[in-house]
Amino acid sequence: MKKISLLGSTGSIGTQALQVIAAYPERFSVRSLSANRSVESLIMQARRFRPAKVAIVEKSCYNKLKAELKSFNIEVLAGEEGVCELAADEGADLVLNAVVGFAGLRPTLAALGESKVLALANKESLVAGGHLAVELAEKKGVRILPVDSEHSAIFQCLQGQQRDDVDKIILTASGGPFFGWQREKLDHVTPDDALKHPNWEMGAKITIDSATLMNKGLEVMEAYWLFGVSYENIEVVVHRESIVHSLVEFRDGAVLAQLGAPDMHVPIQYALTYPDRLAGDAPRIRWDKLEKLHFAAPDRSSFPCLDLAFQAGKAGGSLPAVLNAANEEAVGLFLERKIGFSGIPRIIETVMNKHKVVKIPDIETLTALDREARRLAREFAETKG
Ligand code: MN3
Repeated sequence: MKKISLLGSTGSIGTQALQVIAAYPERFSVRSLSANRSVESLIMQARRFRPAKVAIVEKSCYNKLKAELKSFNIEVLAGEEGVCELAADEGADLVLNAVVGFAGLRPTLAALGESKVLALANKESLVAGGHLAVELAEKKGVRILPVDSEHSAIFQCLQGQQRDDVDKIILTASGGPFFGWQREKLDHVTPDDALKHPNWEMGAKITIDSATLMNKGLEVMEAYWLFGVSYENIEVVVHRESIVHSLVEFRDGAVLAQLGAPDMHVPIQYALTYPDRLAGDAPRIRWDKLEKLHFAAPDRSSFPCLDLAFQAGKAGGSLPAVLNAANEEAVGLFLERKIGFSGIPRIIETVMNKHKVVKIPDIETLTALDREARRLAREFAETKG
């Protein structure tokens, strides 16, 4: 029985992870659950899955959570400290970090620091603090198992392969809802337009990131840290159907890909069961009905976020964390309808240009830079109206 600490349990990945866990009661149990502020969902999940501990980041929700769970034998924690305590909890065999954004970094480090196997859905952990997380994982001798579908695909393709034989990683991108659109048209995009993703059902932040292609940019950096491949050897290709989840090209010219219907249950489950696979009812592709798969180059000029991410990744140090913070803030501003869609890359670029790179930032430095980048992003948005 694997005891799982699920951080960010009320989000899109969190709720799907609970479906996977519930499907195999003989394999998994829930050790703990955490949420940012969705206290009602957390209460329902806790009543159903009966974890030993729960945590809510938003401290004003603590009393309600505590009161609603008082007849259960569940320890209730609050704040980011509470989430980190769940990540480091000795009763957990595996930590699934599905927190959204930079807030996921501290729990990632807390889990690795206690030698927990980490199933990682929080790509921002690696974008902002990849050097810290990877170093810690190596020092403790624990694995970071990717939950992101592209990285799970690459990870699956690498099973039984020698790392030295890998020439190139090819990440597929759906292209988002605005594939084929030109810059002028993108100026008039609304949050409602951007929240309609063609293939995947996801949370708001990642759906906007998919529309700007920043999600792919963050995934490029995620791949860099997970697989140790240089940026020159990471390629992005648009694949509208989201059936080929990513590919690895080897030095002899052979290419391996992992395919399947777009469904997050499979990569979540593989991270939880690795190296085993369990029988499941994920949707199957009817290959005889499929006929065609399409591939195209990404439009780097209409979607400048992709190159901003490559630029930040290659520069390294603190720049990816700054890009990430500016992006999180810009996405928030766009969802609040305070800036237009094209304002997102503009703000990120401005904040990046103002930043003086710190080579090997520690967690305190990263936290301070994150805050500063957000402040700059807001300030720029206000002065630009
Ligand atoms: Mn992905």
